Amino acid sequence: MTPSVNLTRYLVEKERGQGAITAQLRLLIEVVARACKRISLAVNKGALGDVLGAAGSDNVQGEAQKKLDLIANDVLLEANEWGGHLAAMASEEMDTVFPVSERYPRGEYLLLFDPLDGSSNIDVDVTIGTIFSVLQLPENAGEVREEHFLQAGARQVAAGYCVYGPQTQLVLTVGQGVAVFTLDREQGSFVLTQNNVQIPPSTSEFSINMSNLRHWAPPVKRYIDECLQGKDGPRGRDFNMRWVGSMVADVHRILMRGGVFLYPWDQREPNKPGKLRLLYEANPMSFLVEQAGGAATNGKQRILDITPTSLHERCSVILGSREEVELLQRYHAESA
Ligand code: AHM
Ligand code: MG
Repeated sequence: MTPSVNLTRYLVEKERGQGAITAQLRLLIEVVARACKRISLAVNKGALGDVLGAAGSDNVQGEAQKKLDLIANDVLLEANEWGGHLAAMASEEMDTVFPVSERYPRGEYLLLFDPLDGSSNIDVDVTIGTIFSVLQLPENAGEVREEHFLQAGARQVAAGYCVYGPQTQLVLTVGQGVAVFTLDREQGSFVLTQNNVQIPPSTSEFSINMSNLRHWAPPVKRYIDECLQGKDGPRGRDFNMRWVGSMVADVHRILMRGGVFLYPWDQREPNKPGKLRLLYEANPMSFLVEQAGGAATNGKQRILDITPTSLHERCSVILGSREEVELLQRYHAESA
């Protein structure tokens, strides 16, 4: 029988054999995974653990926080603060950066996260997740400031998410493909269940919040309209639509069987580039998708090439099966 490979062994082999990661990065990923196990337990308890419902506060973006948003945020902060692998953290739920206390040794990495993605699905028992991104603190940085986090996504050294669905799965890239680990609750460890995930280049499935149709820009309208015409339209085949409303769940489906996910700019708030956040939603997901052979763009530019200008910056997101993303890019170029 082939022995199962758990997350620790996978990371040790990455560090030892291929030198793909440092010991500090290995520790960081293990600590994030441990925190996700605790969040998964809280999610599973639901009403029994008194974790459902609103927290009664708003985040810096004016969104009402749920109890679980704050619980997940605290779990990630506490787990990561003392290990010596981090210089600072930043989160969707915190206004500014969180430098590691001077009581602890300072590591060379920066961790960003959306502690609980899909908050509107918490109370209705629909799949949610945690998204994370890892950057290196620039050399000779001195005191950590927000500007140190403003690095293009192409500079991420690791990214991933944990999806809390019928199974809890950790999906990870350290820049050498994408691996999926399933939480074995009896052993208490994440076991490798899929390696070298590949997104099929073509698809007949799209994922978008259709209720915003009237607000979209012409290239997005054109693309979706052609999908809806199915066999009778220019695409010559029928399309299917899936929309969970948790980015983690929608992107996970695309990694597993292909598809295209869109949360585009729309004219409700023309000055906002989109709804999703660049640093801890769009960038880590784009890194994973590219590592699995897919593509990710804001319509005009590869997402991983965008130079961020602020911590909570938003971004238009189109990602998934390569051929569909390229078609959407073409429609954007033609309409410009
Ligand atoms: P959150 O991080 O506060 O949960 O917000 C992000 C979520 C995404 O998971 C999802 O794709 C999107 O918001 C859905 O938003 P809406 O229901 O407004 O279309
Ligand atoms: Mg989110």
